[in-house]
Amino acid sequence: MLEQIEDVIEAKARMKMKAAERAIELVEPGMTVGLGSGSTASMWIRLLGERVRDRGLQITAVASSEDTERLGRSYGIPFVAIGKCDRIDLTVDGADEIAPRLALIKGGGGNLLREKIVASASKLFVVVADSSKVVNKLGKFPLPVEVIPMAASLVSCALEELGFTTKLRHRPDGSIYVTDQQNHLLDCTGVTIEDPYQMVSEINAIVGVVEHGIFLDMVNFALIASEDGLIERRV
Ligand code: A5P
Repeated sequence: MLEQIEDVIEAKARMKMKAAERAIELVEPGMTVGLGSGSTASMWIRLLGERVRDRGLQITAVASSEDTERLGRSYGIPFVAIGKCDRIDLTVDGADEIAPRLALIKGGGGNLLREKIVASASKLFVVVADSSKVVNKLGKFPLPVEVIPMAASLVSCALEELGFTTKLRHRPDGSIYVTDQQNHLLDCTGVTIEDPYQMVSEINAIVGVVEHGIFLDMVNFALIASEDGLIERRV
């Protein structure tokens, strides 16, 4: 049983690397590059870091999370703060679910707000993922909603009125999870999202919500790797 689980994890890692390797070909010298968060984006960042460190590739990076910035800096990648950035040429990031029309759920790792800021400002936003992320409808993966801490309980009630079961995210040590922006996260389950546009407008109407993990009309293309190969999916 343990061996089977290890095999699945290894197979997924191989697929993620395949997508990351293809996405690294998109980087050109002089670009300002948005670095996503999560395990697949991290593989791509390591490949990018090797090119910066060992081959003198000249780029400037913008980080979608503090973890990502730490990883990038460990390779000597130069960063510009989001607040000082005036253009992003390319962003590569992972996803938790990829539905038709390249609608996404993101934020499983807790970084959805910054990820969305970076993605929405990018001229080219590319998603890298293994094929297990592809779904027909969003909603099986818990949808993270970032909330102002003092509003968490009221926002939770409002989300439950939409049909969700909500759970305040905690860290493994039992403390409440605090985002890079000092907010809290509600992980929302129990709703198959039939119409993501409608859901987005309903969630956005709840005061106290800072951002949610549904990404619509942002992705230029997705590089999705399976054991059989790699496909480039466009809307
Ligand atoms: C981070 O908060 C997320 O949006 C990640 O991009 C997403 O969870 C995908 O992560 P993996 O590449 O680790 O599956």
